Amino acid sequence: MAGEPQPDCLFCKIVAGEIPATIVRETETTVAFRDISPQAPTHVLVIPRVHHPDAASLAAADPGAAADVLREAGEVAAQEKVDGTGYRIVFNTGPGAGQTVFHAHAHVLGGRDLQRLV
Ligand code: IU
Repeated sequence: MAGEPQPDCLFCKIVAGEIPATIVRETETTVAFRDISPQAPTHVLVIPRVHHPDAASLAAADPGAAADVLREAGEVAAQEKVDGTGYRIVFNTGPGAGQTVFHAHAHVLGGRDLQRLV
């Protein structure tokens, strides 16, 4: 069922505490942890506890959880002290855009000069 934990999903396993992650913030609806392959001095992933394969399907099925992810991305940026200089929130969506884990997640990137993408 939509939103239910998926047995083969690595991020569902992080939510369940079954595989390790360096967690920096948790709420009732989200978990934020450091990316294992950081692309910037601050590189944190914010995920909803519920399972949806990408950000768009999360927003369609559970707009409240999608809003929680975005709010938490801002809280992570403030906690990491990158909100003053600027940071980037990225939702890779689909394999062609580089998505490799199909549980919705926001990348929060900061702490270095981020080149303009668009
Ligand atoms: P992507 O947008 O689906 O490509 O992002 C997945 C990210 O998850 C990627 O940056 C990985 O380095 C990161 N990651 C992680 O932090 N911990 C893990 O156990 C696994 C992937 I698997």
